[in-house]
Amino acid sequence: MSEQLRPKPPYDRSRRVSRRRFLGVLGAAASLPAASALLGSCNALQRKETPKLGASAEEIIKQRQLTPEDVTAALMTYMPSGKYDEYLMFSSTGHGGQVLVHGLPSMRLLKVIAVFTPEPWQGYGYGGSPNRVLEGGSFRGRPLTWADTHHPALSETNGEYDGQFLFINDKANGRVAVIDLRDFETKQIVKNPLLVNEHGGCFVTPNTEYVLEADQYPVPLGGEYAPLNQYKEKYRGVLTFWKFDRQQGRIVPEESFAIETPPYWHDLADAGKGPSEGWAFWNSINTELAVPGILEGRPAMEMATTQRDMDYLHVVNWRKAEQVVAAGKYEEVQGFKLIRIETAVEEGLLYLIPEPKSPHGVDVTPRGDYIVVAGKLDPHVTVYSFEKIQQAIAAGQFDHDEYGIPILPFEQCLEAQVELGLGPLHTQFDDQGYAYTSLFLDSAVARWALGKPYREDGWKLVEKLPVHYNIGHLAAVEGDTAKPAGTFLVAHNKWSVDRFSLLGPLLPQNAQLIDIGPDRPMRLLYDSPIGIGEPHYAQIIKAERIKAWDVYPEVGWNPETQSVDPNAVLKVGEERIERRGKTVEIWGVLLRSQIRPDVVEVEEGDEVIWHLTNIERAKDATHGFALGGYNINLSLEPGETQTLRFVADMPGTFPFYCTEFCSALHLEMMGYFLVKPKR
Ligand code: K7E
Ligand code: CUA
Repeated sequence: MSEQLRPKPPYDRSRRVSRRRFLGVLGAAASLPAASALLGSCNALQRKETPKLGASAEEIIKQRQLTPEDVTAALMTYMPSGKYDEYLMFSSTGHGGQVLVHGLPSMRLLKVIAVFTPEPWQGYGYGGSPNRVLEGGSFRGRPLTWADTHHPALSETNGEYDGQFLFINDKANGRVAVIDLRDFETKQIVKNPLLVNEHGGCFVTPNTEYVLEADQYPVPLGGEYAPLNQYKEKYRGVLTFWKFDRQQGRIVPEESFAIETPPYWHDLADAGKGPSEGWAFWNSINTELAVPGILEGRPAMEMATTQRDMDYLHVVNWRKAEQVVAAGKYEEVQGFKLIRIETAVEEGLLYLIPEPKSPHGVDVTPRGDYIVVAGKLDPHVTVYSFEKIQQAIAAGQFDHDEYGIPILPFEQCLEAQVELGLGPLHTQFDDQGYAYTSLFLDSAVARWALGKPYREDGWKLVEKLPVHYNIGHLAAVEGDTAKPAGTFLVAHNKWSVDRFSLLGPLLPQNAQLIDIGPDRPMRLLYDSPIGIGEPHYAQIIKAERIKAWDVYPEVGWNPETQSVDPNAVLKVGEERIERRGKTVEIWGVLLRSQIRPDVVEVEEGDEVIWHLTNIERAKDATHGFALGGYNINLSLEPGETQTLRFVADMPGTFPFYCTEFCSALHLEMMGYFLVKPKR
């Protein structure tokens, strides 16, 4: 990246400079209400904020010097006690490895869903069935305890979120996780056997037939060793289509397939819908095929990968690829079905279109008619017409890349280019025919008008709103679906710099809530610090679409199988202990405020199988089961059954107890696990 393209933050000097710079930016591009809201928040940094106790609303406004815009923002985001948010936002946490759920417009953090990283409060990775989920994501048999999550994808029906499942990718290790939104628990992690590192996932097809995932930094297929001077011949990209079985709520690796590509780096993806349903689109960077090697005298990758003016949008006919696989025209590589480059070319299911320099986001418009690409080193978004792409394919006048893949003529596929500003990354849509693109280098959100059939005044920039700072992804309510809702947008800013109380040099990210209601300029409503990892993408769904359970459907429910567990104990008094040789099996129950049985004595070296059922039917009556020293901690939600299996290889006296403060006599909810030493 050249010096001029590095972010020039307005915050790198004194606050006075930054305010002057804000004024400049605001004068040029932003609306007046937004301007005064921003000035309000700048002033706020220097004021005493705690109002006098007992002050009236007018007195508070006066004392805190709130502007009318501040007050409107406060009223729009305030959620009275007991009232629910209208929308739910699912965001990744980057290398935190989990998923966050925020309520909108309050921006309250409602849940952290444990996905790739063990999480004791949810009993995730501390002895129960989630251990098997985590083991499913092992890397060549080695357990992994973290991930770099980027793109959550809600399941869709007819291109709209259906509220049933959530998928999320792991960039670091090439994995995909499945979360069931009935209980908001992770049910499956699959490891892509063809790649090590990925990025272009998760994106779903309009009826969730497939979950898309592609490499970022290519490796030889399967990640075997090959020196970097064999990059062109041995290293490969992989576009993966994970088959999803909605009935089972699981990805089916045996029915999934991938398409081999040259070792271009694949970036984001999107699935076609409407007229483009059956197609998928992936950006790429490093079509230069550069490899690192600073010590060998090669240029740094940031230079080497930005030599060419154009990279390639990958256009994939996945319906056809599905037929090609059904016809047996694939190879098994690492036990995974792979369509080779030659087959993909022969069958006409893979095309390239030049796209401006080092693109990042690719986003299909709500009707599925256009594909919007944002090139981080190009101040424009580039809009392709799906119809024109089809005409260009039919016309058959292709160049080819050095691997023989047809390249469609750029001009023939182009619908429009709209100049927005510096560092465009990602695009979302609303219900008024506007698109919203994040501008990383400008630290702004650009609102721009789509052309026909969305708007008459199309393909032009409407306004920009400054955000704080260095925005990555943005998410509008259902803003990547066939029916965006408009209303709100959240800017996921990578840097928060001066927005929050300083708590050491590791700063939170800043999620900023923006009102994108119709017929008025965008306005900033709320700053929400994200102190758990780094959100990349997020999706926002209407809360009413989610039909989550408040307690498990029946007592003895096994969340792994989503059915009653044969080892559940359904009634108090039916708990028991059985010994068979060196195996001790316990069938226990938890209720307020007992763990039954409350004494379990075994011999050192015994295998322990311990079934635990929370027989409660009351909402929120969760019990924990902690066994100190043995690294065991379960969370048993009302109705849930879990099974522990471990070897009692450490003699001693171990109290076990409930970790949720569930009743007045919660502290009495305990027992002893006694391991008698071998003589
Ligand atoms: Cu952070 Cu989508 Cu991985 Cu852009 S990506 S910011
Ligand atoms: Cu159950 Cu505390």
